[in-house]
Amino acid sequence: MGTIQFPKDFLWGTATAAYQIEGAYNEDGRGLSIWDTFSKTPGKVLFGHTGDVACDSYHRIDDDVRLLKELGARVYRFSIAWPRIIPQGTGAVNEAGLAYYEELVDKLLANGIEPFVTLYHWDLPQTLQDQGGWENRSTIDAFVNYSEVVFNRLNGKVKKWLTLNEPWCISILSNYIGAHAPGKQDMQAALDVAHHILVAHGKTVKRFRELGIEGEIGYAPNTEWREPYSSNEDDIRTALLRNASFNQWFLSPVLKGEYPQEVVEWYASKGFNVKIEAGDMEIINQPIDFLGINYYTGSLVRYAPGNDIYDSQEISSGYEKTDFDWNIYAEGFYRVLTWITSEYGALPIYITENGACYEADKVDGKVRDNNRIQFLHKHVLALHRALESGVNLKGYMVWSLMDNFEWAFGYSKPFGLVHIDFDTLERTPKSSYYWYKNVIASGWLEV
Ligand code: IFM
Repeated sequence: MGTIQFPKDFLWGTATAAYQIEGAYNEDGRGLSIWDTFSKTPGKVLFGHTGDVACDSYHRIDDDVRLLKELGARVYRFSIAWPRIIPQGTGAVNEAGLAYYEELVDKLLANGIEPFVTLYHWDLPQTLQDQGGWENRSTIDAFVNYSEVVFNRLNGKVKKWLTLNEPWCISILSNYIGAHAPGKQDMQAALDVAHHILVAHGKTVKRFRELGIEGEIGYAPNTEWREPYSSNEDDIRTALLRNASFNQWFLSPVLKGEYPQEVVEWYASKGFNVKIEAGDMEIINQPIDFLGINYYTGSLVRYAPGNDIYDSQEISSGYEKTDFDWNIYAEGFYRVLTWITSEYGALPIYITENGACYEADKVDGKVRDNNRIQFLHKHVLALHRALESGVNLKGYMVWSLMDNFEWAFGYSKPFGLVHIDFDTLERTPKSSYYWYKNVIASGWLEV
């Protein structure tokens, strides 16, 4: 047995998002978001769960910061709820919302934990959705203005900023597949949303620079990795198309100022088009300071005419799976990171999410989740291989600090290092929490 060693200044931490943990959905002037509406629409979320209470983190800053401190986390990624800051999406600013996040940031800093802030993790104010949401270009400026309010308030305290979390989910999953809020099933709407959020990202980065905000700004696309099922040309082309539509579609506009042409043509052949206005691509292509990368899974894929919009079929048999039924594919993590570096250069990368859903009950006061430890071990190893291969990796954030509201699956899919009893809201660190604590403290892993 040997060991692998990470750099001393590697930023180990965990990640969460506002709607998934905060609760207090109608307190201190918070407006409603599309997730309040969606979760209360019958049939949209498993068991009718909502984020009304969630982990009650809004009232438990001290508990959560203590958990982070005891873990040894160097960084905590959390998101800001737009409807707490500007309850109607535009217009009046809610001081109580700003004060809440400032208190969280102050307490993190007092405990030596760096705040890593996501401006948009899916909770669009409902009033904006009523006017068309991200399909309406006016939401772009509303987002930039909201971001400016947050920048100005937390400037000098927060030094790491992310504009958007997982643009594929905001657009395709929410507007074509319809599994997330607002729950549309319209591919053209999804492409419009994808383009508008990218413009919003670029304009926000531009505003960040104009305002002279301290620190660094990036953005966090989710990535997946598809391998062709066989060496058959159709399978190879299909795997490339799937990777390009998932990964390049959200990376190339930001890093190269262009959409992947093969995907543009593919969508056009299906009757869908990106509606680009003059200046959009230049705006999207603002230089960013780092990339946030989220990675969970991958699979083999083969050509299957008519099966889906990409004429593709995922082959998921033969993989070990998490309790979300997602394939465990750590090799894809290594592949995606080395591919990003060869395609876009050695931009600094933070892994802003990686983790696994496993159910584990509390028995004799302990939550034993060895399967999560195995998962994390494999992925941290892949990360180290990527580091050794020249990927400019700066940090790693486990999704998630604690079990939380897993969107359309409610509280049925736990990803936490910390178990939450959703009746009592008691927090119990799992075995994986202690495993990760050791990794952070030592910076090394047995292999
Ligand atoms: O819980 C989500 C998170 O909000 C975004 N990335 C994936 C996680 C697990 O599904």
